[in-house]
Amino acid sequence: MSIFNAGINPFKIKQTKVVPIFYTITDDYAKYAAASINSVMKHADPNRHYRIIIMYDKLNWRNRLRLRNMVTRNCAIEFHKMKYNLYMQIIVRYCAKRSGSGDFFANAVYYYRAFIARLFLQYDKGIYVDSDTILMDDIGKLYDIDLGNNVIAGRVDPKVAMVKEFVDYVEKGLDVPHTDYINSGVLLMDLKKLRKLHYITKMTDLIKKDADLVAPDQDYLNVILKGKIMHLDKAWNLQPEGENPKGAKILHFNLSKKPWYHEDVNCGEEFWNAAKGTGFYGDLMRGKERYTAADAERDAMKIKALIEKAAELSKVKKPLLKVK
Ligand SMILES: [Mn+2]
Repeated sequence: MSIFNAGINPFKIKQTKVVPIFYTITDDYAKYAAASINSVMKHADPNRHYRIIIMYDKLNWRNRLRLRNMVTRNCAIEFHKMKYNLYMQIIVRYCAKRSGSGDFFANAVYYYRAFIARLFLQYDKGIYVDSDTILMDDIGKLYDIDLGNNVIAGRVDPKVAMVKEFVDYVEKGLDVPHTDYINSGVLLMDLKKLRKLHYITKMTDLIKKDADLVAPDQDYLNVILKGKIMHLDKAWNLQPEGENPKGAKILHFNLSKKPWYHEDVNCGEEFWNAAKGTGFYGDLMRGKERYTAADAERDAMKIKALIEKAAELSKVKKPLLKVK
């Protein structure tokens, strides 16, 4: 159905640039991304156009169909299957090695955001959001923020400041002041500048060095773009575990109890409200019912292991990564 036969006069829509919003998912993440996408749509400005681009490697037809069905008049949904090129090969190899050591982030999907500038030449600016987010305001307002001379914008990671081991790790291990280290879950990107910098080449060159890291994709981003990052207001990446959610524009359930598994999660209701009306609500309910105490134990252990790893890696004499 085009906007012509939907009874909408396209010439009356104020013509502003399309807002491209990127998600990177697997089948496991489709249901959480659906809630986030629904929340983008709920807060979309009727006078703007949005394009939601879902980057994936494996996504079954049922999940693709359910996501595609969410399309609205001014929010298009597109899919992009990742191709196995040289860059991907380097990342997949690195991940395969890391997964043996039980790494939290040993999945190539975490690195797809680094490809956005290179793959989507039609855009000069774009937004990346994690699937574990819920929009509370129009994402177009994030897109409008002027990056000035910076390459990207992100929020200084609040989880780092909360844990001494993480502070030591980013400062000693990465040589980045913890007050500058950003979380990569919500990013506003100048894609033109990222292309000019050859970001993906720089990242994969570093990956080839095979350094053991706490949060690889995020660590590479902070190290490579050091000094070129604008800090976003905390409202754009508010992490309700341990933070007052008042005034939040994006809620991010980062490194915390996930609302789709746990009852007692700050702002969990916002997640379930956004999940309602997606084709994934039943799946999410069943996932919650099936989540056991043993699963919760395992998830808590993963975060504990990450902190232990940070403590271990901050003992280094020289920073772990060196950018040419
Ligand atoms: Mn996240």
